[in-house]
Amino acid sequence: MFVAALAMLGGAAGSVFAAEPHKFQFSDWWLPAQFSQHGDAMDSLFILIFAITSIVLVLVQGALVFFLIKYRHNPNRKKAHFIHGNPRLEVFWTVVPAVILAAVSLLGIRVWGNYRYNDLPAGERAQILVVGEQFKWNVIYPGADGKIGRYLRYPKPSDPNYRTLAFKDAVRKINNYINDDNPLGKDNTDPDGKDDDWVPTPSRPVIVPVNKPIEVLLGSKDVLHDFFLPNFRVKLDALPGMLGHIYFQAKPESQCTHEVPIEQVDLKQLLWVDRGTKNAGPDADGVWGLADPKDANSRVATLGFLESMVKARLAARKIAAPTGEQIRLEGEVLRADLKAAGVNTLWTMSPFEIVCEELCGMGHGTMKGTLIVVSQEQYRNFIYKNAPPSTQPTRTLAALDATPANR
Ligand SMILES: [Cu+2]
Repeated sequence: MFVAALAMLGGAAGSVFAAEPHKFQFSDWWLPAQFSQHGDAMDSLFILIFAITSIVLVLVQGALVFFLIKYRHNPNRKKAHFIHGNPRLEVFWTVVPAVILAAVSLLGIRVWGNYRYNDLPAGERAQILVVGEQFKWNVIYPGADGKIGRYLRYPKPSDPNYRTLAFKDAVRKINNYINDDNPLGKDNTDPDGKDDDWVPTPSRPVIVPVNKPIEVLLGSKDVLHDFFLPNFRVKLDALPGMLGHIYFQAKPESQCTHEVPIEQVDLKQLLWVDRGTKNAGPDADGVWGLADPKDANSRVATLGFLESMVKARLAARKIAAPTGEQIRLEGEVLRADLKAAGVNTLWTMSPFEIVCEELCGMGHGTMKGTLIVVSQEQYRNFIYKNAPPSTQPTRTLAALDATPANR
């Protein structure tokens, strides 16, 4: 709980990579900034319950203090005085809390139902599979077919291939299979999974489109984890052996990527997407990157800083410990080179935090992930890669284009 509170304090949008250190404000004690469609109803419910319980707390504690003082020691008072209860009072304090609890439950069911269930057809929601493992998050995206295959299928010692081995050897062989061959237990025979975007190593960022219902399928590779997005009021346990699901929709103002003219880019700012040049498009890891015009092999990827490109240039010039002024000057040269290469705008990004809310082992405190909310166009490019238009679900594209323009 305490960890969650800390995470929430640090979880305000954009604080992760903000250049300025976060100055503590009184409002930090309250809920973190909220960016999901269902979250406002959840917050209202929270505030309502908080108000009711606060009033009850004050009344009960006030009554306790009042009676403590009223019936304090008095040598003249009769020692004991037995009563047989007060039926009217009993009924009152049974019925009133029952009515309040029933009302709160009914309100809660509505909010929970909207959050948990959603009958939109597959094409109108973005689906991702998130898999927790000690101590990182994996994310799997559907390819152009919009469908995610089957994952988390691991062999058992009783399977035909392993049954003949000694139990210890079977376990070792299975562990090797999980570690080396198929870390996410993908079922390679499933046609839905054929064009999935998955990587064997965990901890790449979770990318979701803005302003579109997102279905998160949630699984765990090992122990109990909990997928928590403080800024979206999304929270669900990831259970080994079970696939959970939740829906949320990121509000327009939650988009993490912002287009900045290259003249205005702070070179320490995070660079993510470069659009409109030959460098654009997802690279092998499924993220957009930008190459230094003077070094085609360089790449500023998802969580790299433009500054690292500057440092690489300085290192190439054998300047191992550059001064601040050298970094600044080289940065300006890089800016000019990028402009000359036709890069007029860059994308900066301020991602959100994913927290594991279940004590899942010694490294639990380090189990943090990154959530990036992108425009629907960026998401489409990301998911469909360079798939030919005929394989893109047109219905989805039409639905996407019909939604109000992003900020
Ligand atoms: Cu965990």
